[in-house]
Amino acid sequence: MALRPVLQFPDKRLTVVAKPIASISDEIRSLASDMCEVMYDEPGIGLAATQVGEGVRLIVVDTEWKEEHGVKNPLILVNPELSEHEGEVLWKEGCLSVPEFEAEVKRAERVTMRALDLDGKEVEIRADGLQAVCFQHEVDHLDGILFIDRISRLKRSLYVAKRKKQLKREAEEGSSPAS
Ligand code: K1U
Ligand code: ZN
Repeated sequence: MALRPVLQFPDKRLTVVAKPIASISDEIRSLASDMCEVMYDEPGIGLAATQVGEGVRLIVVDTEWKEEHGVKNPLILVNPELSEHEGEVLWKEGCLSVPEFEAEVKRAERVTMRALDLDGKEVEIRADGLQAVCFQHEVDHLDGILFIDRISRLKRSLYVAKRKKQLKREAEEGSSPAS
């Protein structure tokens, strides 16, 4: 089956606050599996259900996976919550929903993540470095927040202008007759 497409800025669905998952059904397990496929295919180190147009609190993360034939060990987290934040770090981030842009974002250096796994078991993960940043980035997606909402107004508006031009160019190319 075709992979689910990743929504891209400025799609309004990326701003929706996702709802908690009341029960872990086969539908949720199937969504988690689809999301892992998309994450490894892109490739990315994380993905939130919001990015594939599903308004539920589910994320997948794998900050260890590096190559096509490497070991895949995704963390699949239902109703994730960041319970503790410590320190501060500036991290250069990208996003599968914000094409062709990277920027430094101020994040907590260490976090504690609480969530359920797909068996409904509570998990607690203390994270630092890239994993801590990725957890914060993905939980932001569930709250309808993109990393470009956390940079300066000037940098954000420069990106928005660039993105508008990019979309205009794509629309023109798509509508022009083949030569
Ligand atoms: O949520 C997303 O859009 C995925 C995003 C997560 C993320 C990246 C950087 C910092 C915080 C969160 C990505 O995975 S962008 C792609 C990326 O960073 C990457 C891709 C392949 C190998 C290594 C990194
Ligand atoms: Zn993202």
